[in-house]
Amino acid sequence: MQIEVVTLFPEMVRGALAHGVVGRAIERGLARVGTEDVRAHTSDPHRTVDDRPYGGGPGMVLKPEPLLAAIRAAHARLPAGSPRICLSAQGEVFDQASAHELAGLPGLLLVAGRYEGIDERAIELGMDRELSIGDYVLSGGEIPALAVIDAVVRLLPGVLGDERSSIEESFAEGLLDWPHYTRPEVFEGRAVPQVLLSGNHAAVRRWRLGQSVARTWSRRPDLLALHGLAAEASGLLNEYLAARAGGGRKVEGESHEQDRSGNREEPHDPRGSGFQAG
Ligand code: 4HQ
Repeated sequence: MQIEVVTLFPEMVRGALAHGVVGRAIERGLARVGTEDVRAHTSDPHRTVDDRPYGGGPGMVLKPEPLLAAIRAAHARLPAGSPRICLSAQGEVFDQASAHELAGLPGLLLVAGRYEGIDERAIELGMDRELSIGDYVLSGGEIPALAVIDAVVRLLPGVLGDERSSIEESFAEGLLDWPHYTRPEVFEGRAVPQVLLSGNHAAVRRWRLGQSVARTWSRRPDLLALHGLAAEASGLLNEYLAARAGGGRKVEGESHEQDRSGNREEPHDPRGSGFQAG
């Protein structure tokens, strides 16, 4: 896949892409990321890229001429069918489903703005869609562009090895991750859950799925509503809820307190079977 980033800070983008999984994918030729410097498309002595907002008010606006010229130059390097995407808090929220969708395309043009915003006519003329990485305000589109690149590139064929086939394409897709442990077996008095030392692969798999489902129910019920649950996961959630209530409560229609602060409703002792329910 070929990706181009239109930015005022090409060094920031290139630097961030030199490390880790994405850096290796680029080295191996599985993805190519180019940058286009908006300032290179100015012609005045001051290389001006911003100007004051019509209507007044604080802050500056990214001028349409150099931005559109940069978009066109970068887009010309991309294969046909590569969308021009602006990173913007006004965009549709980028999620894992969007990452899978973008990973199926031949190329991507990502436009990272700065200042209070981009002249609306450059958005109308130069972008095919707008994506937001979440409901908070950043000072530039570079970090959102890097988040999109990271999430997309790790989905490209060959970028991840076994890690992916076992998680993303697995029974736990759409759920929060299960807890991970490595050596030592006891750390500051806290032991690794016994089931993970048992060598019983079916029991480990079941425990992990149960942990994922319980955490998702507790911390991010919106994800359960979005993805639904496969039969095994649904059964494990019912077991968790029954154990938690000390009764036979069922999932459907049940109200619960949303706990996004750390799922501390269970006692910590992670030993013993399944769900750590209190
Ligand atoms: N921006 N998701 C870029 C964001 C944002 C977000 C504010 C976009 C600043 C210049 N982008 N402008 N959230 O906060 O994508």
